[in-house]
Amino acid sequence: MYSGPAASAAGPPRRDFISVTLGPEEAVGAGGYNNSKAWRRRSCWRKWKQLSRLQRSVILFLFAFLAVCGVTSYTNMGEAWKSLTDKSLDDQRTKQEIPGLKLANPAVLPAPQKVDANHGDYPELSPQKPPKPPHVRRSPSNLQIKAPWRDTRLKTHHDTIRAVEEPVQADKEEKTEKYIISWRGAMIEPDQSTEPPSSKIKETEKPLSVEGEDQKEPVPLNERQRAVIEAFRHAWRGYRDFAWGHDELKPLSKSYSEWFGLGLTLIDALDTMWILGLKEEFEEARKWVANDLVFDKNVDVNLFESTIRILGGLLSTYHLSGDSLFLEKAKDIGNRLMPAFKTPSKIPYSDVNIGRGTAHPPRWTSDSTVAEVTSIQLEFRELSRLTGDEKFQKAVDEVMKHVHTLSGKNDGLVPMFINTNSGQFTHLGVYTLGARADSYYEYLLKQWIQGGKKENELLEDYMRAIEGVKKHLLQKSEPKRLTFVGELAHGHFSAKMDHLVCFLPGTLALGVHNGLPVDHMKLAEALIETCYQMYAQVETGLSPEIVHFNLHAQKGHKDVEIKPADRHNLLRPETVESLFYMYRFTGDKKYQDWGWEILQNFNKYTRVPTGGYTSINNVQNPSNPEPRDKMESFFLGETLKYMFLLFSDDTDLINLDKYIFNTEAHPLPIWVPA
Ligand code: DMJ
Repeated sequence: MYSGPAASAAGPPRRDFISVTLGPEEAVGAGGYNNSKAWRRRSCWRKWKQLSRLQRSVILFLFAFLAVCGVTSYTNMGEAWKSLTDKSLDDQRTKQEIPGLKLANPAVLPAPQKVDANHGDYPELSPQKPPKPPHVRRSPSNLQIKAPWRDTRLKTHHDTIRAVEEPVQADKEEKTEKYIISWRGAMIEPDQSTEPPSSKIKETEKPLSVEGEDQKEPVPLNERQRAVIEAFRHAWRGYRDFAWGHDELKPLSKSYSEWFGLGLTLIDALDTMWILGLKEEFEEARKWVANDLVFDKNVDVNLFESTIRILGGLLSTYHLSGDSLFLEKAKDIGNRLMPAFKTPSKIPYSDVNIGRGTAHPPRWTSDSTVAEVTSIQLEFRELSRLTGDEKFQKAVDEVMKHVHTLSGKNDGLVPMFINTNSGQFTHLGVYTLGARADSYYEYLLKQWIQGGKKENELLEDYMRAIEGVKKHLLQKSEPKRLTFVGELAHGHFSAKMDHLVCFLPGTLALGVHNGLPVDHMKLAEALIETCYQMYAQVETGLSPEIVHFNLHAQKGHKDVEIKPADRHNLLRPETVESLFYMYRFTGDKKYQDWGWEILQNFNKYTRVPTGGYTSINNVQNPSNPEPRDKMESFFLGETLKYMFLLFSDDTDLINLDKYIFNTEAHPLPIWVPA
């Protein structure tokens, strides 16, 4: 309501609200327009004095109130802004995960890490760049190997497979950079590795390797590869008939055993089927993964085993097939394994309940095994790269960073246990390349390769460890002077070698292929000979789990001695794995011949007529090797896969410049392929 004039006439009423009206004369003043600071100050002061005490108090209170509101809302806005930014990043990630959006091309590559001028500095270990919009996204090579039955241009039978590598859309800037690594004064240029494998295989045996999908001829299967396919099918038949969807086949009792209850054999075998070109088997197994594989189960799983077999198997199958189902499953299990890292030291617990989201160490100790906590990195790092979610890589990188700094090593050799509370090594003084430590060494090298040979601390630790092996663990046996890797316990050398150690020749050869010193190849050649002798000197032609080498010549004694408790064979892959690398890098046919002998002996002593293969209790008794009634999942995941690759002359069939095998033989892409 308008009440101006009347109110004015009655004089200004006392009001409890503020009304500041500036009349023109006050605003302008006698001297016309005067906007000087002094004038404004005086004028405001006058006005202020004219106000009642109550009015002044109200104004002061309002100012104070507004000031408080201002500060609070500034803080909140900051947070709102941050969460908005995060959300938009998340949105981008989610979009990149939508099936059909070319999932086979991983969404995010780790940021390139240049070698620091101070060689040896640990690189930034959360190297994920925020995802870029798709059109500017740097894409790694398309690492799919097309299954033969999908490639209509291939006129061959479906057992033939070939690698189809699409061109690498590499970051030009990064490509031109040279990374020089210094190792004890020796300069290593990783790009200048030893000759590529193809050049080592004799010209006539070379597969046709024509760039580009259209011109590439399929490489026909040879007799030995067909024998591997036959062996796989036989093993698979047993699993399919008696253990479908369960962890392991018990081929004699025609039943199964359960470890995690997650179809371990089926998942471990997926990429083998892909590589062997077993279309029908693969598609049937895929259906099981799509319809029946559920991780939301109240079950304790071992972090390491489920990472290398399940997460590794799913990631590799995703890369080979390009089928986003496998990535979705990989993300699911990856997330469910993360509670393992919630420990005081961030060294993960050995066991996780994937349904409840809880983790714990074994009942009797708070220690974890060193090999286990340091051999999950390839898989979690790759999961981060594919999802754009750093948390997986951060967790496993932290473990490596921490282990790098720990005391208790002996010239790069690590003890077998690490405490999840203190983060320190325990049971000091015992050093082995066998059980509980083996894949620590393997993953040092492989992570370095996976990440584009830039993470120098990994290389340093690897090189130091190999020097440690040479200094403390190498000996020669009698009578054949076989070089072997023994163990050291509190200063005492033991001539004991696990079959597990036979991963080492392959790993050494892989290092040399990637530019490491050639004397590692000499060692690899000597060690693979020893591993082969662990088969050849035994009655069944199959290696026991553990051997002891003779250090002194004794009449009638071979190099290899076997204790009754060690004479079992679990169908393990390590020797065949190393034979595969050795053949790829040298082209020496003897490695294929040795592998062929081993396959024949598996067929002779471990094959169960009604389907499947079994581990045996006694490799020294050909007339009764005592079948144990169990087919381990790694027989299909690793042993037969490496056999098939060993017998292949196609170096593009899992090209070792583009893929790195995890410790369960699941190939994962090298982030910056050569
Ligand atoms: C596999 O699970 C892996 O190769 C692991 O690194 C060692 N043990 C078995 C095979 O022997």
